[in-house]
Amino acid sequence: MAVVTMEEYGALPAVRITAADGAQATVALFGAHLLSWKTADGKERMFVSAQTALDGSKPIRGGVPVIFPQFNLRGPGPKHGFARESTWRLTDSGGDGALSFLQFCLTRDDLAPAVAAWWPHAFELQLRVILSGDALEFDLKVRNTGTQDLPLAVALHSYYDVGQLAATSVSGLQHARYTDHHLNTLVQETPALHFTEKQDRLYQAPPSLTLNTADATLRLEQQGFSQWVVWNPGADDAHAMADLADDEYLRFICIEPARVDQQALAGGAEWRGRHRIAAN
Ligand code: TA6
Repeated sequence: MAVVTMEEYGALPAVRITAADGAQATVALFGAHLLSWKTADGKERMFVSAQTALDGSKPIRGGVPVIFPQFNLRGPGPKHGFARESTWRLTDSGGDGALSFLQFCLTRDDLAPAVAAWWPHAFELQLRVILSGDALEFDLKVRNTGTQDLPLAVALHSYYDVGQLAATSVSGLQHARYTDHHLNTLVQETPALHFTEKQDRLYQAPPSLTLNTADATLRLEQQGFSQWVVWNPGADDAHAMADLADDEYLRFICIEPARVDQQALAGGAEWRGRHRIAAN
């Protein structure tokens, strides 16, 4: 049986689920933001900055921010949308021997008045965070509960604790087309991407890739999304970020299943994206 407990993470209410095998996930209601994922061996897989705000005044730097309905500045709203700065509801939880889950929901009625004032669309977001052995899964559904088109972009902006950036690489992207942070469109020639400088790449997705660190291998799979964003800020951008210590960029990379450009979701329609991260 899974055990579900409420706790404080900084000043944020959070939910922890512990599976029968000891694997754990902790999720803040603020953003339905995964803060920690530990496999049954007790190893923390996610990175959260020591400098992050944990009081709801700003997005959390680390973990897995849910990006909706806008990616970065690709739209008229706030950077990376409002879902990561909204307070979600825990709507279900449970599990059997093989699988344990937390389920969160956000609708237009949950939005802060200042957001609801400019966002006219009725919607329902449902996020399931699932522990399944040495894997963590996300099942994200977006339903347009209104009658007009809803502009939809979405991502899971996952920050992985890689220990040592210099020993980290991402494989599975050879021959994939990508856009870099200078907006050049290129094809990756090398079998693996290493992190010797800032990287902010948008790949047209192969459905799976592999994150290799000094002491772990994670297999990442996506369904329903269409792209991967791979990001590490490098030294200069990290220095400019108030919620990241100067040397913390050496400890994480982000790999994000994404759909970065807003596309219309018709009234009554549902979009679903799934993401599986398997440790071995
Ligand atoms: O996903 C990569 C990215 O879009 C980068 O361009 C960088 O801005 C990052 O997200 C973090 O954004 P944030 O708003 O959390 O500072």
